Amino acid sequence: MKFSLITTDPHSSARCGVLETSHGTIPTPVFMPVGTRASVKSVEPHELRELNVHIILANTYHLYLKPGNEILQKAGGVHRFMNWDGPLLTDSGGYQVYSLSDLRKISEEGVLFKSHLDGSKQHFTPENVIETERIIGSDIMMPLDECPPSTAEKEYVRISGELTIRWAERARKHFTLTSPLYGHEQYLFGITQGGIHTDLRTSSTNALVDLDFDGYAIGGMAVGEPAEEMYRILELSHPLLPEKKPRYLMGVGTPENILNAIERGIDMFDCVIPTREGRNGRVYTRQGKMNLRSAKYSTDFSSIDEGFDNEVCRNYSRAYLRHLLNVGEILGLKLCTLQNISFFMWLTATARTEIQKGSFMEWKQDFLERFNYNDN
Ligand code: PRF
Repeated sequence: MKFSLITTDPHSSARCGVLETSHGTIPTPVFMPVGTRASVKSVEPHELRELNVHIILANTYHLYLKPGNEILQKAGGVHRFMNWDGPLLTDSGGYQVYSLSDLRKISEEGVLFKSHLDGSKQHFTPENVIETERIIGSDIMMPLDECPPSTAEKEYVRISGELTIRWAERARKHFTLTSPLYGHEQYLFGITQGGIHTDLRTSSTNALVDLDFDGYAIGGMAVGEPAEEMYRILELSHPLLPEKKPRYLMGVGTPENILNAIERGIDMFDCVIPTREGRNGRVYTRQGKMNLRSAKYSTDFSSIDEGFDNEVCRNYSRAYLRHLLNVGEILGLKLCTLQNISFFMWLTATARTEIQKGSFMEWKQDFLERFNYNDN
């Protein structure tokens, strides 16, 4: 995979880079909106483009269950199926099996689980997940892993982390034994585990680096541990990971988590926050979050964020959005979603510019002071 670093911040571990895929070039640090089932909920691909979205994430777990591999392959992969011609990353299903499915039995071979949709018995192995991701045709594929809960005992995290390493080895091998189906390149990242345990995270990271993946994801974070523990694990991972490969912090996060992780060397993020909270009427602005369902906005005809350069802030008032949400118009959910995606794109784009200017740390502090001041 071609990843070039453009700037490294002299005042922190932040970096600015460019990741090249067959579907386009991705500037980093980057935020990836979540399109679990081959749709970023309520947003069309051309709108994603207009919002400067560079890459989206989809979930192997959901797509494998529905529409299933046969339809995905007949469609010619997810890019063609959904008419998104930009880069696509797929999570492996590991995390979703643990958070969504009912029964799950982990063995050396893989994980047996019951579909959350119809209760049918299903089986994921490191190999069949790679095969499904070949059928999906994602530009960046994640291998099957296990993400233990933050409450797991250290011994469990150790045994699970060792299994994740053996699965990663099998996924890496199967990746080289299979080929892309649609003529574009596909890359495979490794996922480190080990929770917040220094020794376990270190050995997991070292083992994955030895397997020589195209990039590295830090998994098992943001599962309920204090943010400070997550930052400590990022600092620990930083010198262990190859400098010239992309680093992805899975499932993170809030604007504050994202900026603190960028400061610690992370290049890629995904999170359901902008889309999920948008559908709940919570919108992100440079002055903090707002719950637009609140009656206090019913006669507030000002912009969501005056001067913020996007269609929602230019064209609609808080009162109008509050009205749409209040009467249940689907446009309300959509406009809140657009605002939030736009905000997360602005956040990472500004981080990139500030890193290049050498002023990332000052900007981060100013931004967070304003953002957190009026957190309602
Ligand atoms: N593993 C995978 N996907 C994930 C995670 C993980 O650990 C997380 C952790 N927050 C989010 N998504 N495969």
